[in-house]
Amino acid sequence: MTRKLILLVTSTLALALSACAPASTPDPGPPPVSTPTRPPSQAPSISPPTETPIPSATPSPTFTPQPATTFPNPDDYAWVEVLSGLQRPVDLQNAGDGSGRLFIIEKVGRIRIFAGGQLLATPFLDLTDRVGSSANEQGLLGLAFHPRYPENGRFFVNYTDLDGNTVIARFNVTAADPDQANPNSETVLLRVQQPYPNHNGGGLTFGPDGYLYLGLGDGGSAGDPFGYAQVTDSYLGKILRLDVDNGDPYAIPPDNPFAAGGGFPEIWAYGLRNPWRFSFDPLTDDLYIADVGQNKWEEINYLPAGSTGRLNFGWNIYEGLHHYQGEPQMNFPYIDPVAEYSHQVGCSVTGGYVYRGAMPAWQGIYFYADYCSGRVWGLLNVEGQWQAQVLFETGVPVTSFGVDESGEIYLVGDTGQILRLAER
Ligand SMILES: [Ca+2]
Repeated sequence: MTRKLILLVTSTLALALSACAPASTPDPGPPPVSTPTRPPSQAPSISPPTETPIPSATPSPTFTPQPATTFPNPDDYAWVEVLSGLQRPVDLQNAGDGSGRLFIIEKVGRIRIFAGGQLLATPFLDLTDRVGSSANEQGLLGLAFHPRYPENGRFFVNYTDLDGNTVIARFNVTAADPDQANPNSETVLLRVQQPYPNHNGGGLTFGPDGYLYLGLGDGGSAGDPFGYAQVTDSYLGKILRLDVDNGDPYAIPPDNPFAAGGGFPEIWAYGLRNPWRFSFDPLTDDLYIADVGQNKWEEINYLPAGSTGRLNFGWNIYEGLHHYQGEPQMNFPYIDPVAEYSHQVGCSVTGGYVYRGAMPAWQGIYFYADYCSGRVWGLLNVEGQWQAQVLFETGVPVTSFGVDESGEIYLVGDTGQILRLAER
């Protein structure tokens, strides 16, 4: 009885959390600096070389920050409020277009723009006519801008529709106004039936390979009653990987694990309960996936750059590092999390980002948080050993993290605020 109650409570909390979950797009990084192909309107100030330049032996200096080997003293830093009064924000993204704008999702179905210190009154996109958000984990849940957004104006969302089913769709910005997307430009890529209102996942992000990665939860209830996360003929409990630059409306990357059969070809990884935010490190291309736990354990998973798919993160056979139910397959490589925490210190994990902003002390540290306790952790790998440490007690129900175009990190609070990590 007690256990059942705990389950209900935690799954409710987890809903809130997971609604917010997986996330965001790894910042595709600054747009490449390209040599202009059109004739410059001004004459170049340097004369063209008369000889073919000899390439320098020294590669042009690329700033590679020294990764942190210890956690900075958190007392030297603070999460500073930059905005409040939002309605249940669950994600924060940038467009990678040099505009410096922050795009904030309100779960009810709006994308808001924060620019020049102001929240614009008119949403970038209002989908409240088609988004169902009555349950805690339902709503507009994720946003990813195309890596070539400045050229093609395309972006992708994950939302639950009025029937509670998941929709992955593409939209376009309007030609007339960079602060206005066209609500009539919707192209649906995928619809996924949801058996229960919770565990919808919701994050989507472009990988370093240019493919769109989507995180979907196990469909909900508790314990994955239908076992969706462990089967390969369901989209639930998965990370999917789509080529949105080919096909109509997408193509299957040829190296997806089931591209040639054996499962749904969109599947890239499975065995996830409710991946609430995942991100690629923009410097190393490593992938971090936070997976919300059932009753006891919240977990962070890590994949080094270049990992192939067909990866099984263990749910619902494992919760964190611990057996949950059922028989593990013999000799099967389940992927263990690199960090976990128990429900004695939280209830629902929110994955974040590896810090790549301007503060040297945080370089390479991955941030994650707990929705219920407001705790924020850092995760660091030093000489092959993972170290996780509680760094901040924010008191904020963290639904998501976000990064701006400079790599500075933000925290999104379900109570309507956005905070940025800053030196005191
Ligand atoms: Ca797992």
